[in-house]
Amino acid sequence: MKQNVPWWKSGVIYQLYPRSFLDTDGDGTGDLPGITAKLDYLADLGVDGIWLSPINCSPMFDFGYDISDYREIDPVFGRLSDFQHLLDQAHQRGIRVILDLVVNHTSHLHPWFVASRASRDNPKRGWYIWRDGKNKKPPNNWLAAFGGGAWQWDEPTGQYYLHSFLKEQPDLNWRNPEVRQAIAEEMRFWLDMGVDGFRLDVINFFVKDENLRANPFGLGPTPRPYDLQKHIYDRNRPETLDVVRVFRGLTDQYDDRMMVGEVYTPPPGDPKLSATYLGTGEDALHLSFDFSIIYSRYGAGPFMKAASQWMESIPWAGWPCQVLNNHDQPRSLSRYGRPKHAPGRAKILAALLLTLRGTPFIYYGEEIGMVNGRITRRQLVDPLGKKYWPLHKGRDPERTPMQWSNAPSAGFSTGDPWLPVNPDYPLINVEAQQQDPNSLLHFYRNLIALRRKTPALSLGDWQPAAGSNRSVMAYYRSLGADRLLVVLNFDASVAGIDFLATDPARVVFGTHRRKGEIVSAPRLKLAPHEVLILG
Ligand code: TEU
Repeated sequence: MKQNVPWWKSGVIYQLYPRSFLDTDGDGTGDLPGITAKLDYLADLGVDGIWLSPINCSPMFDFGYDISDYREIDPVFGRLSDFQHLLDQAHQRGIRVILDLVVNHTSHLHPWFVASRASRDNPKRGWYIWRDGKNKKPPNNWLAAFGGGAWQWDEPTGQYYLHSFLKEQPDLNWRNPEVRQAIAEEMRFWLDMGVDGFRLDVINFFVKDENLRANPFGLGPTPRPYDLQKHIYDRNRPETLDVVRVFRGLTDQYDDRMMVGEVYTPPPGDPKLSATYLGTGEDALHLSFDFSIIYSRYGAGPFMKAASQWMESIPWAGWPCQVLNNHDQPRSLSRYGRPKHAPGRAKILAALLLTLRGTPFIYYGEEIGMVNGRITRRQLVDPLGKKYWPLHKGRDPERTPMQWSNAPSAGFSTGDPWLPVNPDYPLINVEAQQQDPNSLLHFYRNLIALRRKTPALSLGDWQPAAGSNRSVMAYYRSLGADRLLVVLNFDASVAGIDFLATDPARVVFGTHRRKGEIVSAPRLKLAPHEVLILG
């Protein structure tokens, strides 16, 4: 059975932000040779794939999420030959490589947009969304995700163009078949090279309402300054699924490739919407992100609710993925605050991520318990933070350099890092944790290894256990005759859980008990932040 399971179902994927992973040329910015140099570290951690945030040519108004050439590597990261070497070295270690495909928009400096902007009758005019104003005002009321209106007036040709993010990120017109064709060719370029798939940036923004109808205003449950509008007509249009299906047809022409989509929704998240991009489970995205768990409050109850809703949304033939951290959200240990509880919470969160049903995504540094860096107004580089400081302090804090050792700049760079290294690096770093068998790093590594040899844990069904309560989240993972019970005490105090006579009783893995020990009491007492897996 095992041989038919695709790698992206059974495996673990690691997201890295290339600017912040390892700098090998001393310019203060991480690069591709830096990633290649750390492949052994990643292989040792046990990951099956890496997703690189964008590495294509970009003027970096949004740090690579504004691409000016889809086929070239930005010089700050290296050359195409560096990428080919990285791909080859990763594959030699059994690690797949996923690229970030940012095609809701391009950079305003992409030659397509430069042409589109040049005149109203340019053949590329219809590749972007241009409209006349209404009484000297923008064509409609749509707002950009990074603040202000979504329309930019362009004096030379006397029209507005649409940008869902920065004005330096004009939206492509996904209703135009030439655009679809052009992007398919860019995808083929990388697939032919051997890239294992793509993470599709803001997949739910691609197709816009044909008549550009106005959005209603209305605050969501957690109002943020930039989420004032209900994005009914500029996001989540059903037509986008047709685009995804075409992408699926394309990737299916190659062996073993995978697409994971970012379905961006503001808090509290929208698991049903995320799941729609999986189609039947076999004809659209392979995986899609749901951010409900990221947005959830900390605790057994809220996580059980978020996890259940996500699992229930997945189509029968589909597969979930799980994520607690990425380059846009405060790191989990910062979101869930309380530094004094951080070590316990870090293991609980790791166990949650790695034992829920679905492909886990680890964000670089998560495995050593990195927390947000403190970035002052003067040090800020993220455009989102510049716009909304201090309401939103931007995304720089979750993008600080990887903490490799207690050497200067945490061993990240011999130069001046592009973002300040978190001053906690002498305490929190890879080298220190490699030497400590009780470290978080070892915990991730051990649990990933356990997943690898326990198909019920990586592939099994998921079922909440009756004993779950306000402190303890417990669930079964089962495959055929194999049945595991995962028990997580989210509290910093002792908590109890009732067992059923039929529950598995032998300790397979845990933070407080010996492997092989038998747990038989009908009511079990769990230590603060105890992780326990019974089989
Ligand atoms: O993110 C989509 C997105 O809307 C978020 O950036 C969101 O606005 C922000 O996190 C609010 O907290 C994707 C990428 O992940 C992000 O890095 C890019 O900036 C954005 O698209 C534009 O490409």
